[in-house]
Amino acid sequence: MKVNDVVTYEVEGPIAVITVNSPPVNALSNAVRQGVADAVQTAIGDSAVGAMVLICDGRTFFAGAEISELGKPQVEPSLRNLQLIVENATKPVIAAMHGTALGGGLELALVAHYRIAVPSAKMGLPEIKLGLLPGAGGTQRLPRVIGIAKALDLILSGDPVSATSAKAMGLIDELATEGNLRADALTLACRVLEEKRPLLKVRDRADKLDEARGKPEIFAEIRQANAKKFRGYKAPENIVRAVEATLELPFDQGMVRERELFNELEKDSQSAAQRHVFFAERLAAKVSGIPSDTAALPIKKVGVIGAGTMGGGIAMNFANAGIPVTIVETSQEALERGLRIIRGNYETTAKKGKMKPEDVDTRMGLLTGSVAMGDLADCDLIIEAVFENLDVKREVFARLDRIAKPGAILATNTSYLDIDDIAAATQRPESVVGLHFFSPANVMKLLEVVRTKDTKPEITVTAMKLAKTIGKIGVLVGNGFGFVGNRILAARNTQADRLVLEGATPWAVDKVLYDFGFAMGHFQMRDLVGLDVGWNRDATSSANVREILNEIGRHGQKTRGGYYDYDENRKQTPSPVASQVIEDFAAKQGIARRAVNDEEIHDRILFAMVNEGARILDEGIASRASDIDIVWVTGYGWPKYRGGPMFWADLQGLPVVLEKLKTLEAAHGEAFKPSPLIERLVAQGKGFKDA
Ligand code: T1G
Repeated sequence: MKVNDVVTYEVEGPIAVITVNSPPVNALSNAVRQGVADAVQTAIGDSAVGAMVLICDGRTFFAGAEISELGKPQVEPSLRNLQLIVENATKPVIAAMHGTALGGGLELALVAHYRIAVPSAKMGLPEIKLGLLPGAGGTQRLPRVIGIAKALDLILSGDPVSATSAKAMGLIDELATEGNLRADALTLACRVLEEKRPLLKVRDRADKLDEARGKPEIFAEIRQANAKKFRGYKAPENIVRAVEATLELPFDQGMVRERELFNELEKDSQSAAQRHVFFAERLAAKVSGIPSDTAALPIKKVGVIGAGTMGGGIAMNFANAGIPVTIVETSQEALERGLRIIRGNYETTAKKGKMKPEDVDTRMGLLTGSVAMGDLADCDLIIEAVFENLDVKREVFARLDRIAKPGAILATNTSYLDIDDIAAATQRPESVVGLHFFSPANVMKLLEVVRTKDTKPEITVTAMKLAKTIGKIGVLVGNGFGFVGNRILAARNTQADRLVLEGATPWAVDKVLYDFGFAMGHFQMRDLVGLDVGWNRDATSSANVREILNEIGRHGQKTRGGYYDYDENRKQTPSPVASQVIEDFAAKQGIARRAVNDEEIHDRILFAMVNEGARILDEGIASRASDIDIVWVTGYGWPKYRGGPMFWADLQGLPVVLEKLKTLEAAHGEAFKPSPLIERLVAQGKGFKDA
């Protein structure tokens, strides 16, 4: 019978089967919790029922709390109260898991008396990825089942474990036969009844905790091991404290402590930011303005032109997804070098255990090298990753246009060039798209999908679907200088370069960005990438500090000197040489140097980035503010706990942002002229999230 729209209740023999069907992932929404609570109460009161099975239809067992309900007033029955109903049931409850039993879903399974899962199931507590901790007893129950150390690893990583591992750890009692979960769960329930097995409660178990008593070093070591990775994040420390409470406090008090630590996180902007990123990432995959029934074109064979760093990395993405790739280079030697590097990358990955050794040959078998562009004639998609020069790219596209089969998609990996200009070299501009990968292309998740004024809808849809196929986070952007990511990076570059000419040191600028949460500062990043990337030795003219540093052989880390000096372990120290170059250049420019404080560095860099993001949004180069956030969080290291430049701006309040921009414009000019979009939103009392 239907308990409500998402929960049904059936009795088979002496077993009540409570089935939840709440697409897409059976999240523990208000309706789901209410329905399960009512069904369990019904089973308890049903004299014909001896035990119950809790199972989900669709793709997965409960995948956690309904994230969109977090941060809002709690609606009864809360997950914790539902858990009490299950845990205190007078009849055994068997949780039957498939898909991904995550977060509150696994926490609900932990209050069942027995747990069974199919081998393909995965389970975990990923709350840390949302800036939270398992707030429904996960920090108190999981250690009681698998021990403190394993529980800390699982909760701090946020990664799921397989059902097989879970069985080995004692997290589940039985593995079902694949595809036979319901029947196997019923069998287990009958056995529990027949054998009169006890109503086991995880909360009553202490044996696994005893192993950790008197070993405070476990917590010290886990904090130390994760210090760098978790720098700036609040959730990890609260997680460790909650797990420490399992040793320090009786269960019920431990639950109170967990709730306190959870509440601190739930109302903090860090969790709001990470929940924003969770939904923004998924929203970015949706193409607005194109009919949802627009079919993607089949991509069965891909061509890549260029087997250098980018071309090789791009090709790997498709081989990794099982799509055959033909790589074309200009010479056999360049081709063989490129293929050697790809094989080396795979072998390194396999050595690290991140890939089966036999997959190296499988994936290399999908890569065909050629020095003849004509071999690309049967490709459905051809991506060029040749030298970043408009004439070179136009020439390549003109040739491709004559070679590629009708309907083939021609894609450019350009970072900055105008794709309309490139498309104009072909007779098929409607089939031209930008696929802007980020180096290393086989690693970085971000893919800017650039549509031009002519790109036809099915090409756009195909490219966005392809992004998902190759495991990238595709963000649809317009064809403008630097698209989204690099255009905002250019705004940051401008301010950083001006700041150091006016008196800030590169190390002060870098520290402000590092303290804000970037993995490394701006000038450190430049030294790492190489100051000579894009530098033309033959045309250099000491036009800026970067050129001058290149002209004196300071190309960054690779020459053990750029803005910083580097020792043999690449440890950097501020460079007096670079400082002198900056001072001399400033003097030549007639710039009177002055003390520049951290607040000015912070405001000029961050508000210039926000203002550029607003301009990008206003011009329609990005269709959502959250897309801009995803570009910078995924591709440029904006700290995830700050949600992205546009989310961060909304957090400051756009009226504050507008005032800052006006003040900065008066002092530092055009770059800070407030985007009209910001003025409009402020006038309407709105934020970027409403744009
Ligand atoms: N709540 C709401 N919506 C969710 C959701 C959730 N927990 N999980 C997924 N979705 C939506 C998602 O937005 C998308 O929607 C669709 O489902 C498919 O997702 C108390 C407080 C389950 C592994 O963190 O990891 O429990 O875009 O595209 O790649 O301690 O979704 O289709 O409209 O990602 O197959 C803890 C988060 C919550 C799990 C499936 N749980 N989800 O991946 O599909 S906090 C999580 C995932 C919690 C308790 C605490 C993945 C997935 P739309 P998808 P997928």
